Amino acid sequence: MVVVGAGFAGLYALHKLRSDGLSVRVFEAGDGVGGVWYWNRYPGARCDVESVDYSYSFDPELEQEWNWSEKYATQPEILEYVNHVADRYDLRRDIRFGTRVTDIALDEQTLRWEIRTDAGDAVSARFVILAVGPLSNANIPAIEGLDSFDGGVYHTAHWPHESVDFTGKRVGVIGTGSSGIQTIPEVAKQAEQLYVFQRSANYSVPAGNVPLSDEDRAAQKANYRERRRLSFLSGGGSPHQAHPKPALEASEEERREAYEKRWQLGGVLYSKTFPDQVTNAESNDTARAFWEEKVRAVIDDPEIAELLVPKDHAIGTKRICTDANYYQTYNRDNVTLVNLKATPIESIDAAGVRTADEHYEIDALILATGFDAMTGSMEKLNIVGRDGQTLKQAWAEGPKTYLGLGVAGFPNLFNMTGPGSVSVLANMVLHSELHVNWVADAIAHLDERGAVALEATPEAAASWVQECSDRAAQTLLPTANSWYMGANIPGKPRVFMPFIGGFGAYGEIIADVAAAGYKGFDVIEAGE
Ligand code: N01
Repeated sequence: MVVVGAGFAGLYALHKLRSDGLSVRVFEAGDGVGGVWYWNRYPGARCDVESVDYSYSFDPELEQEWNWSEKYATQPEILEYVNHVADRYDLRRDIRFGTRVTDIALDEQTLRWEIRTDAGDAVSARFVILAVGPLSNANIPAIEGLDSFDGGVYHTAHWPHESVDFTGKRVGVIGTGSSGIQTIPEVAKQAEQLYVFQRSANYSVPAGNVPLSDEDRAAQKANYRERRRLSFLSGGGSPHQAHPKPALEASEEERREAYEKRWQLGGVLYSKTFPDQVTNAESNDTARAFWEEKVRAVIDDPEIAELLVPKDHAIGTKRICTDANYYQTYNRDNVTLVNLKATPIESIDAAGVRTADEHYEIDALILATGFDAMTGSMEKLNIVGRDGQTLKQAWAEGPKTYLGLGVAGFPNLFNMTGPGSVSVLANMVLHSELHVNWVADAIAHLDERGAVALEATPEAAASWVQECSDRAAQTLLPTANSWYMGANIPGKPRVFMPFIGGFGAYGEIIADVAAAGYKGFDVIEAGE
């Protein structure tokens, strides 16, 4: 088996499948393990899923021995954890670091995959696991003159390994999504002057991070099994329970109390306070109104506040952001918000950024401009399946998968946490485990039968794509121009890419398919 990527999914795939007796080789472009947590080293980078949940569940000993220091772990602490896992299970010996996969081609006679890398490797594998991550292909905006800028340019997803000092510098940040919103308050503390170039305002809620005490950790560890059980049954992979009533059935007082409670706790679950918050526009508006009241209250200048309040999408229809004093940062004298809706960026030159009405001189430029999400990293691997068709061609109208796991025409090639799975709507660590375990069972099933390969049928894939789209249409999410919809990349097909039916429900669906003899997949016998 070849696994592409040594992030959470790739590392667990290596561990699990090697333990099952397969010979596994992982190729990883970075020089270390961790995937997004290896690359996204920008100041303020921190996970928005609780550390107790955003960690492997496969080994209770690992759960008991590791001590998280904070409720929401920083990027360095997560990277430390992933390195610990790599050492503990002796994973590095089967990982080729600093090596990018350039080609993955099917031999239709043998149904084996030929994999090539930029280091000159050429290997043949029966199985391929794509563990490249849904948010890993950085989006560099096509702004005229970007290459001519004389100062340092830093994309949040390709941050240098040594820390960058902005003291005394004039800094520009383009982008106000989750990455920008975490970066901006930190850079503002150092920079002489910070210009935030905002195209679209986003909803952000207080992260609610706190240090964990020994008592907190002991309580978490004592309850791990139940916590995991609930997580695997939950909507998003953590043991959250929404308010028992829909927002509109609760009284005004109950609603305020519920929103206030979540606000004080902090975190992304604000957008799931009530069960109908992203399905009913009126319910959604109650969450939006409470949010707006809270946010306006901490911004000194009402004109700035007006620019920071989104007007173009319902709350939670784009990934809600979490922050530490993001809005308060605009009260600082050294921070200027530039409204690109009114005055778009026209070009970048050696000295700075030119908008429709001004030239901003800067010494450093931060691109917090996101990703070609969910499909970008897979499509660029140059994967060629049956009849010479590339994955990119197969997905020209949007990604087509069966259960997010298989693609018709690409036998024995399995996607981890990609389009058609719950993916970015769930806790990626548990989701990775769910996917890897499913693939391990599928391989055992093939071997028991003496079969060669598993391949999604085009009919099953088409009906799954329809199901994903139908389920999304029952919510407000397709109404936003989000990266979930491919809307952030010019020319990308507009399709709601994840499965929105919930992590628990999804786990049940893929388990049922397996139990029914891999219904919807062709189980290909030798010589077929
Ligand atoms: O990327 P984004 P991100 N000119 O796509 C702007 C996860 N994550 O890296 O909205 C000007 O959300 C763009 O503007 P607009 C999380 O799932 C999690 O921040 O297109 N602006 C937008 O403001 C998250 O959702 C964590 O108008 C341009 C920004 O760049 C996902 O990753 C932390 C532009 C991109 O925002 C992606 O987040 C970080 C242009 N040409 C990330 N092009 C946590 O766990 C783009 N923009 C906390």
